Amino acid sequence: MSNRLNSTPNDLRAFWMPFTANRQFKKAPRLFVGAKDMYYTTHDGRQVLDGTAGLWCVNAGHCRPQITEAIREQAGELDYAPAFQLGHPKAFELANRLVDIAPDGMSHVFYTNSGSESVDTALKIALAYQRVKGEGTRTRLIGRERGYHGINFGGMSVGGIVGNRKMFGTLLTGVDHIRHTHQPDKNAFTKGQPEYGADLADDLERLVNLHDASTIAAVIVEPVAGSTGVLIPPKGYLQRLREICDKYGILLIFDEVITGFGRLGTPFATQYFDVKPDIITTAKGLTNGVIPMGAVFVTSEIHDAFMTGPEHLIEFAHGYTYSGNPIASAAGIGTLNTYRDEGLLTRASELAPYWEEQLHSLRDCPNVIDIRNIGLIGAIELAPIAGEPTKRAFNAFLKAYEDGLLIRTTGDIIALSPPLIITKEQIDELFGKLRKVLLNNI
Ligand code: PXG
Repeated sequence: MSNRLNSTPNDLRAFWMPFTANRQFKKAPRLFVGAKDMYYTTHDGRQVLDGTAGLWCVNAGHCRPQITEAIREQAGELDYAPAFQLGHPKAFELANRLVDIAPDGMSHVFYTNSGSESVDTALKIALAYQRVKGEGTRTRLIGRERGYHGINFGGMSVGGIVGNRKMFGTLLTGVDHIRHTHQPDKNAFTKGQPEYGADLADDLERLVNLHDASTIAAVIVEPVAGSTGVLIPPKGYLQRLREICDKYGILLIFDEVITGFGRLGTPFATQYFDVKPDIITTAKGLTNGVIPMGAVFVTSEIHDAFMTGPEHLIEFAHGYTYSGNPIASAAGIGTLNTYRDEGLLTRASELAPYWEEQLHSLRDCPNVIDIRNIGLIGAIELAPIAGEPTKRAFNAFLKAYEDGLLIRTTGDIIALSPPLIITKEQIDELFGKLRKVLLNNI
């Protein structure tokens, strides 16, 4: 007798779903069966406006022809090429195209398959770079409270979300965290960057005084923290962090997994804030979320430091079976073509003022305690239901889904990050639906 579950198409039991309330979901499943441009189609035949670009990744909207075609063609031409000691043309072409839109000085690209892998790759590059430079005592990694850098051991260790950390033992050793920048008492309902909090970057000096700069390899932060509920950097904060890193020879890593590829109205947040990190991590929008792929950008200073020793030896012992996978590379090129042809890497800057105005018009809705925005990102923080944290926002998510709108929630915060192709009429539709949800006694 087989132990297999009854495998009818609608049997939901075998799939242990990621970051999902599995039991709740399986009682009342929410399945998407199609998508086009700004809308998903649900299994029960409804259209749902995508207010979150999937999970912050479908920046060009859904099922875009250049991307779909690129994947189709590549799958029939060259499906896989070994990633180590061999190559294929599209991985090189994509790397050059990426460097072209990257901030000045970012000259080399290391491929991964996800944001989490990009983060762990960046941390490894930072540690190894300090060592090849002769600064091997710099082994400490600094993250930030409320930071999200994916769920692998490196990213989880520098991350600062307690719920993602507490179950998994001692994590990486030699990691510390600077304070987060969220100060709702001072900055609630700020449009764009908050006034107060640049001095929070000085917290890095506290850790230098505690550990000594000679033990610190790198600091990693999200320029705009996304998963923790959209925390926008106070004016001057990122500049100050850069200055302190320079003062002490510490590498600065910007985790641009959600801010990369046009989310703020510039190709990368680095350009938006005019602060140059040493390493940038990306994923998501790199392939429009369609095929898993990530990329870590580094300066030539970092890359060239590894290019020493006998030429037949591998310079950096790191990489994945799927680094630069042909179909992912083709998807990346198709994505960049779409961004270029439709001006999507800068479109958010045109829409941002309208987005901001419509978002903040929800201020009068019940239980709204803060609204934050930057580029095409918005967040609405709700007062928790007494004794039941996260439930009010989750209720809003369920109600919005029923009403044809996809939002994301984290804690009691609603996060919004629509595809960059959204029109003003669709922005009106989004906030019209959300207003109804918030007025609905959730
Ligand atoms: N860094 C940052 C800044 C991220 O936002 C990752 C790393 C990890 O990426 P992967 O590809 O390994 O998931 C992320 C991922 C949300 C949400 O709703 C955000 C992410 C993923 C899923 C949901 O806030 N960010």
